[in-house]
Amino acid sequence: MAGTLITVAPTGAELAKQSVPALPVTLDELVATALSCEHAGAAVIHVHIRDADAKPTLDLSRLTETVQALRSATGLIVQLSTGGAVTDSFERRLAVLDAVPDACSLTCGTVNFGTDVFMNPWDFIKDLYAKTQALGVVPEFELFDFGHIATLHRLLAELGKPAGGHVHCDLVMGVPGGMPGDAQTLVQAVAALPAGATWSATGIGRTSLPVLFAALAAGGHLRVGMEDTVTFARGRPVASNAELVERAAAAAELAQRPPMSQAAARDMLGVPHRQ
Ligand code: KMH
Ligand code: ZN
Repeated sequence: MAGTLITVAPTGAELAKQSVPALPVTLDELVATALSCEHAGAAVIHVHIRDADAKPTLDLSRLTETVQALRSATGLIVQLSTGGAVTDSFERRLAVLDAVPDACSLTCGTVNFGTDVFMNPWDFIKDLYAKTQALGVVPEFELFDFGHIATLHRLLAELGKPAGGHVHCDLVMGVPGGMPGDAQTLVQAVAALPAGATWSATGIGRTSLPVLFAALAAGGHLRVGMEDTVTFARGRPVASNAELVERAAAAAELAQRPPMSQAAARDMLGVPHRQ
């Protein structure tokens, strides 16, 4: 078994800087976070950005500047979120790809999201996927529930292979409204994935550690970060994204599947190497 791909999701769209001061929200904070997470063993960064007031934004010039800054400071694969915040329009979410990142997230269905709804109807999924194919942006299929896996099969059957030629998925578990974050559910979800797909998993909140250990045991890859959890241990807030990556890397080492290099990650995901 090859190494473990570690993705860091440092910011997300849901948390407020006031309540989580360690959250990276400025470009400088994001670049510093990216560097420390790269050093700790991450190969991919899943990016949401904030505006001057630290509110989530899909502003295209900010996204483009962010992609360029992360590329010049690090060797990480830059994956922009096309999920944005639950309030973002489909039009703005499609326009994210115009920042031409290496990769993007692509959620395969609507899901209740706490007290909100994260909307991903079929026609939008198809449009987004077709645009990734046209621009050569490598999608990561985000799967919050079993119906999303069925939709992924349908998408591949109707529109063909993704840019890069390889299917990589991320099981996002433990969202209130999505599939639970536990080992039994993870094993069932993995069994339903398309043949040949690789996958990572992340558990939201208190499901982060059970999902991390289940993913390693089942041969998967890991996503960690403050987008998904801000509690490191009971009663102890996360101090930085890097400490979540360090913990994931240490667990991967223990499992005899050490963190995957950026070059190996590019080969696995079909993301072109940089010159
Ligand atoms: N912020 C959530 C509504 C993604 O990045 O693609 C959606 C999300 C998924 O985080
Ligand atoms: Zn996200």
